[in-house]
Amino acid sequence: MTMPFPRLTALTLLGLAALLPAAPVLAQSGHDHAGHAAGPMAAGPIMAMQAWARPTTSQAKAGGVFITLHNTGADADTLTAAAAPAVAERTELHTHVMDGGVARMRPVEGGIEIPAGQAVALQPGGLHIMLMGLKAPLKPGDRFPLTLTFAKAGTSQVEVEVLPPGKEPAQAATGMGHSH
Ligand SMILES: [Cu+2]
Repeated sequence: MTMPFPRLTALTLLGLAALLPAAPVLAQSGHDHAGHAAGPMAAGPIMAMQAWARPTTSQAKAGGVFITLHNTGADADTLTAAAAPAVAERTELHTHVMDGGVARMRPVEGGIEIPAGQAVALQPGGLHIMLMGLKAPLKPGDRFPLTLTFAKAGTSQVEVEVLPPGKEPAQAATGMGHSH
């Protein structure tokens, strides 16, 4: 869905997040990992929700990670880097741009800004975290840690779950495909 005002879009995303109480990262991380709180991971005022990835084929060397970042603070912050050394040699922040009617990915210059009081959804067809140099295919049910670095809030680690196509968060269903 497209809304003309960023603030409305942010509120819509928050609404969707609230409608997904069974988001795997939130629902399960508290049970089998004693060190993790059963709730959104936070870096200062930044709440990280619904971190998930798509399965990859055996040939793929890249994969996308999607997450919703909610800035509950009074100042804008910027996601400057992400890292998942357990599964990928390096990680980039990507967006999609239209090029002659074709959606292409390219690195985001300067990071991804998270405006104060708003939520930014990294999702298929838009902003995403790109895992490069995958060490092994991502299989449904796999989990791996992802470290996020923010310009002001510092670093935070979230757990990413690889979701099969039918289990993707609802807001992802309308996104364009993601491929390399
Ligand atoms: Cu990408």
